[in-house]
Amino acid sequence: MRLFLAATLVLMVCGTFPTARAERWGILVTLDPSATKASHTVNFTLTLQNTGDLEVTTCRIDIQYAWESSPQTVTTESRTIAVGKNESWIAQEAIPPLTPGSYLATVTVTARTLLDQSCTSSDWGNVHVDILPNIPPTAEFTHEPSTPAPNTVVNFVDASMDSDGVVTGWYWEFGDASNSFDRNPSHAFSFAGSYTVVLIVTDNDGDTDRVSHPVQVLSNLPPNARFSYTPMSSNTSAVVEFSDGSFDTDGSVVKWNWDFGDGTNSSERNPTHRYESATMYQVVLTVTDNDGATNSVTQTVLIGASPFRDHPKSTGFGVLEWGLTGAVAAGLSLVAAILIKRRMRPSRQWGQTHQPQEPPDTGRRWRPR
Ligand SMILES: [Ca+2]
Ligand SMILES: [Ca+2]
Repeated sequence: MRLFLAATLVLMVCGTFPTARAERWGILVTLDPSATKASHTVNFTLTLQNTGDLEVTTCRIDIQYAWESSPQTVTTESRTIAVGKNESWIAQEAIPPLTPGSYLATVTVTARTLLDQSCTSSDWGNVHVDILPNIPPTAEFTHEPSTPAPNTVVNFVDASMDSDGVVTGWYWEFGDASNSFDRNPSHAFSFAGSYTVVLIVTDNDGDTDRVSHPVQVLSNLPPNARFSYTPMSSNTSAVVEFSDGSFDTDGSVVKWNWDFGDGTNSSERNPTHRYESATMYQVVLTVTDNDGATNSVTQTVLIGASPFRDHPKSTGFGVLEWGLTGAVAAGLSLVAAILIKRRMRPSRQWGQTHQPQEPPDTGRRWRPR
């Protein structure tokens, strides 16, 4: 009797319960997503439902996923489960490499009894799945500099896209018998000439696309790095103004990098800088021309102590400063002494005889006696 009941199962398709054909248990199958691409993974949600008075018991469940395809593809898995109560679980399955179209997947569940005969039975459910065609990727790239010089590093930047997935593979041919599998490779061409660079990309569904661009490698004269600065004699309280004087005889300078020699730098063309310590600094200017060639120049900048910032507190004056200060003070004292002496002396000048002072004008002429 039990075997007879188990043989009459319930068919439940896509979440529906058709006419009951067993009183024991049935399987409900749903699929997520219901539209996907071949070889992608989908989630089957399987619900084992107690449709009768089945006591809970432990059973061995064998699940078979049969895809309506030619030839038919079948995958299987097994698990131990407590049959007799409503039990759901999610099983991840990879879609077979089917051509795009609508397919029916039949999921058959067979329970083998482990403890008694209560769960020896089987049921199945069907789900539809739409296999979508893959949209191939679109290969594209840029490179910098646009017209590099021989032996100049060219940076290639991938700009490929995949509208329904991701690009997972890159293959570059640089046209000079070298290649790369990097996404954004760098490459230097040894000689001037025109090279056809090819990029082949692969998306996560295995489709590919190809693009090629010519790269003109031109002989290039490197730029000439030059600079001046003012003031030539500076100190730690002053700002040093640097002036770029670089040039490129067959192009233009497009990038500047200043190394001020104190651990700081700038990318401005004419930067200013104030140094914190009085010492010598090696200032390096590196310029890049529009073809990526570079050139550098180094100058030594001498920074003195600031009269306002660097001396000080107690030991500020050096021997020279104290000496100058003493000399100035001595000179001032000498001048002051002379002036005082002159003030105390009679008003008579050297070589003059003493003349009595004229009395006030009384209207009479004064005559010496
Ligand atoms: Ca794709
Ligand atoms: Ca140049």
